[in-house]
Amino acid sequence: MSFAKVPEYSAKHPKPADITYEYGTAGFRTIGENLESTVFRVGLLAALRSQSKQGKVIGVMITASHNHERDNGVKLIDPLGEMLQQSWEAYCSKLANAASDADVQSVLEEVVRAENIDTSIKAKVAYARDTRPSGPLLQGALEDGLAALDVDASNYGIITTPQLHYIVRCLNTAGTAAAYGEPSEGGYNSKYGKAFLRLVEGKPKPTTLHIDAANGVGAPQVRKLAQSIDSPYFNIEVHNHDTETLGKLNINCGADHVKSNQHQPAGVTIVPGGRYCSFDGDADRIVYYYADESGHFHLLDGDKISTLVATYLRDLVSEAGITDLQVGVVQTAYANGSSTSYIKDSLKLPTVFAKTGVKHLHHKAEKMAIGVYFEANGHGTVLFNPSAVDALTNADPKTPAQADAIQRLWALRDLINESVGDAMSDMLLVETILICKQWTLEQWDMAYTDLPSRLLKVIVNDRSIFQTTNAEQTLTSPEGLQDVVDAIVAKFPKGRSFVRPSGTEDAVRVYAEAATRHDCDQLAYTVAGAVF
Ligand code: NG1
Ligand code: ZN
Repeated sequence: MSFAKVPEYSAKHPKPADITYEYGTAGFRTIGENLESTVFRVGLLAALRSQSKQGKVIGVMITASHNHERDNGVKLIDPLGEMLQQSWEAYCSKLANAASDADVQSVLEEVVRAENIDTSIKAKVAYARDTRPSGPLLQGALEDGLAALDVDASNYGIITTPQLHYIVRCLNTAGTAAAYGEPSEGGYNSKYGKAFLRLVEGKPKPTTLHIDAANGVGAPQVRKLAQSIDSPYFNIEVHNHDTETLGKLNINCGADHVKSNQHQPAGVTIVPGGRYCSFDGDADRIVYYYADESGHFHLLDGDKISTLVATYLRDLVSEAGITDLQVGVVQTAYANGSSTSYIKDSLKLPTVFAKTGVKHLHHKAEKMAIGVYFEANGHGTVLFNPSAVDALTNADPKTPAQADAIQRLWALRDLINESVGDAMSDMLLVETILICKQWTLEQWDMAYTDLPSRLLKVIVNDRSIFQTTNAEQTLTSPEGLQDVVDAIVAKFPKGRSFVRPSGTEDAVRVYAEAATRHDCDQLAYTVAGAVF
């Protein structure tokens, strides 16, 4: 491969002079039209990443998830469907900020040298996008980047972010002992649908699940999943499914809106006894909710999903008679304090904190046998690590009940998208557990009561002065500010609050929780006042 065509292609996608790009928690993310040069360059870097992995397929997803429709974003997916290795993020930012077309070429050459890349290897890239209006423009820019380096490229169309992660993993494991499934939309639906039916068939059938698809790509995709499952066990009604009309994506709906505002989305009328969930704009997050008898709204967020799943897995491992297989939970500082206490004190499971962003949780979950990880916002999954697979393979059931529990654990592993948090796979997992336990959402919610919490966004002049340690719960800069926060928190029973710079928006986030709603709000606003 040569870089000869790079300057010519690069000239078609000039970098806006006044913008500095940063590959953050969720890749690059900003106003869609401002991303053309960046997406073109991500195509170039995807090629090098593939070569650095001996020609394995690298994924490129164009999406801005729960963010505004005018925004867009792009991120790279590593061979097993995981987020891009962190050490490459700096290359992404450097390439995105290269000032001239010639500089683009020199950064590529620098990466080749630093990573000792064999550029004679044929690079392979799989790409997809969500439903955003800037998607086609950015897809064109990406295709130019891939063409400039003669990449063997496959377009997977308009699919959810986790579907592309799944496809990348399937492509790279095909024909090996770790084969993950058919690398297609149909393969995805069939793998997860079959695992779901294996787990629920014979149990009583559930009532309708109402899905708020945020007017995003999850709407058509979950319908296709339902068609593929084709069973009363997955009886859904999709709301907020308008992906055609401009200005609807994520507006007053979707998982992020429901979690942040703690009320039902527009476009869905919730009635007591009904079952509801919301996806975000690219269907990698999910939250559930319901109205109690008096019509009050109750949210079942990522923490509730994580505790439900961890409990179920723990019990199944115990029923299987496997003594040396530990289930652990990874959370972030945004996890509600009640959920953390519940995991430690009632479930008696180990729990650790990771920094915000699923890649951090994923890495910590890899260190557990079965690692359940969720952000409070509903983004997460479960990892069955090699020691868990060994324990299941070597399990020696003494009774039919033990044998059945082992089979169920295998089926659960097939039901879960281990490559990344996935709204559709997580939904099937929650549905499975609720069907097996014969639980309503209200019964699921009874495990523990959330402490009132509040998340505020504070716009500051320069968020880079806010630096943290201790899984982002303690400020190390600006000097003295953490002492101020500590002094405020000490005044509130069960108070907890922390301040961190957002990785995806130009803002600082303030989180607070306390024993009462009034205290919690006062705590949040007092800390925000100290930050401002
Ligand atoms: P930032 O903007 O860094 O807080 C947000 C979410 C993360 C994660 C990323 C990626 C909160 C408080 N933060 O990160 O959990 O999902 O976006 O989408 O929800
Ligand atoms: Zn998302």
